[in-house]
Amino acid sequence: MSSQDRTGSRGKAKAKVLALVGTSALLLTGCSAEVQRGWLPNVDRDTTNHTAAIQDFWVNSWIAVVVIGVLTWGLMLWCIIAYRRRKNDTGYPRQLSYNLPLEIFYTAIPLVLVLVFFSFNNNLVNSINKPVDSEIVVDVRAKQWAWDFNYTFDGGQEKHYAGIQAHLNEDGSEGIQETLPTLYLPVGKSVEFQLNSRDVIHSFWVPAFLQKLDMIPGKTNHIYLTPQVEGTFDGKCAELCGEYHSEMLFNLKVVSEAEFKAQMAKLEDGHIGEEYDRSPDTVNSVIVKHEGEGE
Ligand SMILES: [Cu+2]
Repeated sequence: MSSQDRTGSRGKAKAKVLALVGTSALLLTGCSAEVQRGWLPNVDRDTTNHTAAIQDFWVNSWIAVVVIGVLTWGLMLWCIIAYRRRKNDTGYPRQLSYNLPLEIFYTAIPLVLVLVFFSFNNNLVNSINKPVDSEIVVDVRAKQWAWDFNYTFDGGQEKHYAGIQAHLNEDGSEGIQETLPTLYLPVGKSVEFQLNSRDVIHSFWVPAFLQKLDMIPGKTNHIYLTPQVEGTFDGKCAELCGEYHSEMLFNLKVVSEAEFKAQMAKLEDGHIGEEYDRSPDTVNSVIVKHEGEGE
């Protein structure tokens, strides 16, 4: 190969690298807002008083693992290239075992990494789960396959909404979102969700809130948060709970305080609590009956 040819192919390689860098830069700037929030399904950084911190934790974790990944891949690539089999090599390379400093190094470093991740995670979870004396309490009762919402507000006033199963897609057509159970919350007010189940294990999930928690029969779990922007958000059950699990959806509407009061006025007084829960015997018999019907 002449020296001219070599310069020519080097020039082409350079152009390729430049094109690659250019395209990546364009892609990154094009979706920088998406990158910033780590592609999370969040409409707003301040959707609740917790979403910004959760987002930051997610994005910073990604940055840390990508840095570690690049280092690890780099070292692997270096070994593959620097210690590759040469043309004149014969037989096996020198066999090595037990390099104590190296083994301590690759045990200690991952251990430190895991502990650092754990402590950041633990601090965040503790700060989010700290009980708050909230202005609104919503006792959410999940049931196969709908939701009951019991509101306590204004220092003790109680209203309730009993959800009916929507059976959204029974005939294969698209569901109508307006017919789903709707949970109303006033913007800027602290809320305590008391999460209960009437029958089997369900899970309370509002993707835009970046929080999800199991609902277990006989146990109350708690979520404390303050919604900070008005809007309609999707809510769903996130624990496979039976035949119509995929249709166990609800709307969450964060509205002005006046609108919240107007919606509360439409509901019936009182609280529909554990007196309507189903005992394990009833739950089992219903499931058995269902299985029989299907055959
Ligand atoms: Cu469920």
